[in-house]
Amino acid sequence: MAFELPALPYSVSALAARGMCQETLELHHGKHHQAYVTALNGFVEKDPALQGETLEAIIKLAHNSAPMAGVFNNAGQHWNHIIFWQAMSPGGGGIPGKLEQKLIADFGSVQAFKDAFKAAATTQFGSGWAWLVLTPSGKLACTKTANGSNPLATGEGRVLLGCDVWEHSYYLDFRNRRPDYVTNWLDKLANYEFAAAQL
Ligand code: MN3
Repeated sequence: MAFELPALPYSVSALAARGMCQETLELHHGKHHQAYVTALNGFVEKDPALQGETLEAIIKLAHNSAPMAGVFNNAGQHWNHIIFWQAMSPGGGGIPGKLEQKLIADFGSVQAFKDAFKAAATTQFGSGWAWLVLTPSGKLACTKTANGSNPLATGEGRVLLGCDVWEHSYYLDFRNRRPDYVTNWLDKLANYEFAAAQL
């Protein structure tokens, strides 16, 4: 069965008041994410080894394989965006107690977590992603990946939050100001209920 673009968990205008306008969401979800799904399905159609495999299995199979770079990029971006839509909410920014305690235990404070996440997001040179992960050792950590890669592929841990730092995520709303986009994302858009549910 072909992979499909999931519906957004909110309307395309739902995040506008919180710093992500309708046009950004329409283009990002309807054009960019759709293009990754379409390209991935094209690769699967041509390669029997990929047919019937889960998205996660395809990502692991294609990781670090030069001939499968196109498969990896598009499968990774499909997975990353599925996380990204869930990692935002029109009521975002509020941190549930259980997650707050874990952030304080592992980073020292909520602000220290935000600083670490922002550092990962702003030092990712070029396109990529910033992540909050639960590492195999049981500690929370902030990491970054380039282009379509992700912690599932790199084995860095279970993803709690993922923030897209490709320019298409923020250029309409924040122009070239990626640090402002990330600060706003953490304070007003991030769905910490979703993050807490992954713990
Ligand atoms: Mn994107």
